[in-house]
Amino acid sequence: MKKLIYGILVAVCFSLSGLSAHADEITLIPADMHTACDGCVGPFDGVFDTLTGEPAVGVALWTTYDPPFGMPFEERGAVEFNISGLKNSDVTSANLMLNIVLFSGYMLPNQPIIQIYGYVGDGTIGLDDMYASNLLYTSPLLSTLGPLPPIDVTPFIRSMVAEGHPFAGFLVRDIAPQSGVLFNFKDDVPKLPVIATAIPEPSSLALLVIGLAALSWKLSSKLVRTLGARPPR
Ligand SMILES: [Ca+2]
Repeated sequence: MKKLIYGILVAVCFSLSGLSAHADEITLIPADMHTACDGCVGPFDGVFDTLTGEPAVGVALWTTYDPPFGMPFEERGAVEFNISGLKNSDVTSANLMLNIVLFSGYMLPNQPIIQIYGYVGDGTIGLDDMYASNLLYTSPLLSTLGPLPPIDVTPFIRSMVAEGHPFAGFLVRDIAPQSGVLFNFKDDVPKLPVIATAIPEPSSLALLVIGLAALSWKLSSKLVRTLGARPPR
């Protein structure tokens, strides 16, 4: 009997040790990155016509509406991360790190205004991803400030994990006319550092409940027998 109780106690302690939560820090890198253009090979009409920019090179995103910079066009960039590893995790921190700086190749007159949108991805950037509407971030970009600071996207990633989406996407836009930024994913790929704590599997919880139930039943049985064994007064 003692051995049985001891064994159950060991099992319960083992279950509890598995439940002791600790936060893990991981840095996700992109599953896919691309840019797309409206007006490069088709009319500038708000419909994105073609994917541009190879993942291996830094690309310029810009918006021009007037000459002397030639025909007007707009580029947007997108990056998607595989977040399936965060399933069954409590995400406490997620920061999007993008290497975006002022594009200095031409004398574009206006200061860029960066917007970041979140969307449900599928692991591959497509033209459909250029219309994401869930605005997460807006900020002017000044050349003297260097690249964008890390952007806190914790609520967005938490909701994506809660909804069970395997891929989270971010769309990058420069909404200022006649301006440009360099979205560099060659030398410094986008990153998504995440701090998350694993939530115990239901099987672990079930094992704990069974262990506790068995222990209490055995103890109560022993108590009954002990009381029952007392000589009557
Ligand atoms: Ca078009």
